[in-house]
Amino acid sequence: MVSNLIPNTTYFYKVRAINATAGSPAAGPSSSRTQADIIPPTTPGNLHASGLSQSTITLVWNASTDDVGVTAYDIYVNGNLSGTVAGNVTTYQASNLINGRTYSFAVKARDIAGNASPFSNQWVGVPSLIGVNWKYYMGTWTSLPNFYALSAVSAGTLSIYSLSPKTVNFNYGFLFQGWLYFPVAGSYTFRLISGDGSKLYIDVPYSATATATLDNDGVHGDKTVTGSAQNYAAGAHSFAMTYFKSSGGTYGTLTLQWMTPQTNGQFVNIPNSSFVQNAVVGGAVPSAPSNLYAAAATAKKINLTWRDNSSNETGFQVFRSASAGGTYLAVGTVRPGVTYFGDSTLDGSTTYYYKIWAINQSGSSAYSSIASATTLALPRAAGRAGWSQRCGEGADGSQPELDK
Ligand SMILES: [Ca+2]
Ligand SMILES: [Ca+2]
Repeated sequence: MVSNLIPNTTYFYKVRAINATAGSPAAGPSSSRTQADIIPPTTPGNLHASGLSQSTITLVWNASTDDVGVTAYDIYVNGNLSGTVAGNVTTYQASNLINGRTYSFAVKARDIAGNASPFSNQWVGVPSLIGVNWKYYMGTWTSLPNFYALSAVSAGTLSIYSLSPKTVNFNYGFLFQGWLYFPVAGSYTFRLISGDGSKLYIDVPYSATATATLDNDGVHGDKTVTGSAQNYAAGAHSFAMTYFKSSGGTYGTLTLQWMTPQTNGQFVNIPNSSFVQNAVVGGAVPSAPSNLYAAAATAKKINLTWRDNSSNETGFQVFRSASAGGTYLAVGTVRPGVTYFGDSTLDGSTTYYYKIWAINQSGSSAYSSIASATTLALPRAAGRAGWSQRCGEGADGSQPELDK
């Protein structure tokens, strides 16, 4: 058997017998035409994220199968085609995402004939960063250098800014960058305690010439600089902090404190948890659709209708099972406000069970109730012996007459 052929294409074969020393004259050629590929791949399964960063989400899913072969997967982000990977790849990194914003993902499989599977389940996520990125430098300074002009000795990510990656006790520096999460909107005041110099940047990208939110630069022992109260929105704010330790004095220290609407007028050390973004999905999920009704249309098709109970859905996803309590697989997704779906790749005289839910960027509603229908029996083979029919229309447009 020859596999991996292109559907609906004629292939020519020659066959000859061979043994260890010689081949016989070739017989043939003979040809045969592959059947048209009209069956779409199965639905990709269990779409979810395998990794998050500040601006990327890495997706993985279970492979689809196809009677001929899956040639590609199309990845949709917030309903728009975002990328395509080859049929033997089941992972995709969505990049250039905005930190803290909610994204919904879904995947379709395609075969070589262009038949597309139904959408996979929808997966919703928020790109987020856990902790603080640090870069460690060595050098002899009396004020903060331009770290962007220097080569870092080492770099990594920690749960909070920390001098612990240092390998010496004098003549070193750090650049910390990440996000600081403000728990509520309101007035915040920062306090920076360091020996030697340090600077803090909130909502200001670090550069040697940028105006720091707090400036505690210079050679000095433990020194405290307190800023003035400022209003901030709740949520993620970009964070950068620089630090250097000169050749003299005691071991280095660096502490960042804040007074927030929740600290009762006190300065407290900013905790590790403030540098961690929980991937909380904001917004309300849609209300569940109701009144799901299934009716057989033909031997191959069941029509579904339902009531749309939501105003914030981005679509309805339809699930089918061969038994009421069985495994329901996604068989299709329709646009918001649509309240019907035709499932048209069914077997005759077979009972199918359905449920649906409404989806949006925040997730999915509860399932509807389950509805079922039994497809009609396949029609018996047509034609009666002893009859023949002259085909074609008469010149006057009349219907053809049967032979008498
Ligand atoms: Ca196929
Ligand atoms: Ca609606």
